[in-house]
Amino acid sequence: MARVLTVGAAQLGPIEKSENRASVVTRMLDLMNAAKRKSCDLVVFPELALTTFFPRWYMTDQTEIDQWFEAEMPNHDTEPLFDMARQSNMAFHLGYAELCTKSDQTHHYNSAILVDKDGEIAAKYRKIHLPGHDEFDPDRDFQHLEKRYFETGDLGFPVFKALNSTLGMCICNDRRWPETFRMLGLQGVELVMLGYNTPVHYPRAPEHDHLQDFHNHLSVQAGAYQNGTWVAATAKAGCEENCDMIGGSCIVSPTGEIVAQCETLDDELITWNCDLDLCQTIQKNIFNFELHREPENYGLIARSTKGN
Ligand code: ING
Repeated sequence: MARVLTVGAAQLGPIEKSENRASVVTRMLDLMNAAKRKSCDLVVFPELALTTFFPRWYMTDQTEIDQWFEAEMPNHDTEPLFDMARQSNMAFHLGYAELCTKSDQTHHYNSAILVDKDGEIAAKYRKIHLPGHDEFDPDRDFQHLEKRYFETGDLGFPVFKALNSTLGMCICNDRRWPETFRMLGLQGVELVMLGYNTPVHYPRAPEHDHLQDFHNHLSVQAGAYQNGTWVAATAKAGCEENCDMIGGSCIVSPTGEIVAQCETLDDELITWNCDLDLCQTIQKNIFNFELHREPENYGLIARSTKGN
């Protein structure tokens, strides 16, 4: 009996700085309703889905910065999403800015959770590859201060059993690093869920701007194929506070083929019936790690960033 997971990628269009979480959650509930009508088991929302992409602005006051974070999850604003999961018997992935306290220390992470069909948090991931910079950069039309506002994730790249599947998560820039998908692939992942906020304009290399959509799909298609896993990649898209961000949300099969793709830069749902057993056709053949991987020759990869 094939194990089929009906997956929805719920792309969000722009979220203005002034739009409150309740308004965004209403948009998300509309997408979850659409997903329910398509019998989805799971809905994947973008990175930092509850607010505008706030690392776009330079802030110095920690109280102001912390307003963009969730100190609890669920909370008053997000509880309706958890209720919807329970009522619809449908899981969802949510990217958000996590404020947490560990032994009296406050921490800030760019996080993602999986909420299962029972409305309980089944897994969490904290973004490891933080792009951008940590000080104000006057040469940029807009900032990208993820290194300023977030700490490097401390949970590694876990996979977890849920929805009768082996699932994993990563976030945005993580998808560009093959190590991300390989870490999940080595643990037998069958579906990687990820969200992204990707500006079209990359100030340090504007000559690549026209390649952003290509690099997005190149990254997730390679990750899927080279590890024999499904990938659901969901954008926060469109012109948000004068910053154009790519869309291109997609569902990619373990063969690396894009099976569904958003066509707009707005709130848009795509779905696919993902046959999880398709993963085996890759994981047992061309990328049979047991038979073909040569880790004794890969020492440099896990060593220092300089590769020396
Ligand atoms: N955003 C971007 C991403 O990795 C970026 C940063 C943009 C990198 C354009 C390279 C080119 O998709 C986040 N949030 O990581």
